[in-house]
Amino acid sequence: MLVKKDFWAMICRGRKKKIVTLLIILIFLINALMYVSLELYNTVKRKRDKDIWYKSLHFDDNSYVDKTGMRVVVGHYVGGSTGANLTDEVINSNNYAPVAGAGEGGRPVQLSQRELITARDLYSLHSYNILVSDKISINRSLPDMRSESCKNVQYNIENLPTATVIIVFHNEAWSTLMRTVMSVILRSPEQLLKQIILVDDASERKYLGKDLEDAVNKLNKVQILRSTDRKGLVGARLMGARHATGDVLVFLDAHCEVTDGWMEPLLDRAGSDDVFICPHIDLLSEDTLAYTKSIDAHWGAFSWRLHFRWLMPFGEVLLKKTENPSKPYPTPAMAGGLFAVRRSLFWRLGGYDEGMIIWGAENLELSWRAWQCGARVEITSCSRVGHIFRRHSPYKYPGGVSKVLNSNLARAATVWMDEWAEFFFKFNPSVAAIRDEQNVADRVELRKKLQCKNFKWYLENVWPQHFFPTDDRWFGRIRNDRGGCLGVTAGTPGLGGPAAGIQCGSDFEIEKLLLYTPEGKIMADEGLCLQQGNGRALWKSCSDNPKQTWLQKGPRLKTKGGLCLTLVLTNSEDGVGDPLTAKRCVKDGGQIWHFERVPWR
Ligand code: LR7
Ligand code: MN
Repeated sequence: MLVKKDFWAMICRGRKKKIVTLLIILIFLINALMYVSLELYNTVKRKRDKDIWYKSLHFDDNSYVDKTGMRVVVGHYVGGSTGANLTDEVINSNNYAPVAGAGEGGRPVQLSQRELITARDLYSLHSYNILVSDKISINRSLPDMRSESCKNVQYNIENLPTATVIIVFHNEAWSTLMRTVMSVILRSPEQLLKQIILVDDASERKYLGKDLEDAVNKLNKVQILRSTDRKGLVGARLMGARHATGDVLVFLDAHCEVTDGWMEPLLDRAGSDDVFICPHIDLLSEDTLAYTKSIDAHWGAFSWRLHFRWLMPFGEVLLKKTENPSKPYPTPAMAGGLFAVRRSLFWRLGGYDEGMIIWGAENLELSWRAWQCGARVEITSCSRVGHIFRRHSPYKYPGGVSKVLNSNLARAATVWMDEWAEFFFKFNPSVAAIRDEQNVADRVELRKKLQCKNFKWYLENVWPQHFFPTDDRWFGRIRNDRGGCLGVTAGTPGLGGPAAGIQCGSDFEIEKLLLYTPEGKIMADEGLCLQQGNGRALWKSCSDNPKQTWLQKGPRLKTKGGLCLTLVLTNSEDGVGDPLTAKRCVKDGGQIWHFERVPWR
């Protein structure tokens, strides 16, 4: 038998032994190096793949996330969806399988490369990462997102009204829906939570049948109402509201998570019977379900096309808000999904417009109605609720997205907007086309009965910083002597960007038209104002910044410092695409502007 010693002695004598040892070490090193590079390659590839699949989805250009992670502009949904063809079995199965620790504390869940591929294929089901959601416990913990001043507010629970929480859903994922429910149960004072009503708006998914029923039956206070026909969120919420017995109705979307202390500030304020009170909406990432804070000072409003928008308040409004951060502050409009209101007030003001179908515009209608008819809409930053913001809608719109949305918008505008309804219809012919199909007689009657104020009052008093045309604001096209026009370049995000000459549009192209206010502000849609920058002029969120003042001196527009707004011809004949800046006034066509008024109604 060959013993170990003999073996070495045989093949490695003297120097040979050293060489072999070195060789072994070398082989080991090469192997280690190969392993490390392979891992490195995989990590990079995973990251790249993730970016690619994410980008391949159709996102709404109107929506983007700002530096602080807040989706400032909530664009309208792009219909349809991308992704693989899914089998009935996949669509109808509930794959909730919590992994210990996943997503706890509101932390993000990262997937392996293999899982990412599956997640992409399943994305179209819900427009969020269902694989991640299914890994996170429906009882997961969340951080306390409240500011110190909010934590210090004491509520006398004995004196607060009770709540019915209403959650409507259509084909929601099991895990996100149940996590919404559980977060409410876990974080609401027992004696204040009267009931949770789930309203199933004709969902087709199998797991939302008996599976859901079984889960809910184990819980106290939770009930499911089912609609056999697709009602849309307004119809479904009304169904829930009719069954409610709590003093206050609290509405939530079906993919929310509430955090500690969320309910008390809502009930405290809703108790006063003249206010629709909204929580501060934080972000649940649609990709990782991480809970992130959204910026503090924002309020809800809308664009010229009546798309809901988050805007930065400024001036007095901002000052008042920062003076007392734990105090609820007024907002011109609510996002729509998350709010509390005394049940009696909800019905006294006419519930919802039942003529509104599926999705959209009910939030503006409700906000205008509340303000114009003697109530208020407010936000309290002491109540923090996370919501999964989806970039496109996962479900079907019977009749088509635009038909649905346009008819809802037409209803809201017709009933509440007065002259500004004419402005809206004039520039939105596809909505105007179905205007007469809407029977809104009962809503007009309601407005009369409640003796509501007009839209002019609303703009002046509730949203003094608005960017809509008025009788004392000039509206039209500002054409440069060289040919191009002043206006926001397509694709400029709501946060602004450098200004350039644009192609002049027709009298009906709303995105090419501007306002010029008596104070010298040049305003565009989305609350953008022309501002003198360091060098180049910019489109920026309207504010009190004196650099947003342009005084009309004959055919020139001058800054407070006396510089002239100039279209600097660099690449073109007419200035289209060329930069705008404030320069010393000289004899130059680029400084001559022609104001072409366009009637706005
Ligand atoms: O036909 C439908 N039936 C339903 O039951 C269509 C929808 N729904 C349910 C749906 O399952 C969900 O629970 O209604 C709820 C809202 O639908 P989403 O989540 O698709 O809407 P959203 O969050 O994109 O849109 C916002 O604007 C809507 C306008 O109609 C509603 O007011 C939503 O409630 C509202 N969501 C929020 O305000 C959350 C914060 C988002 C912001 C900003
Ligand atoms: Mn939602």
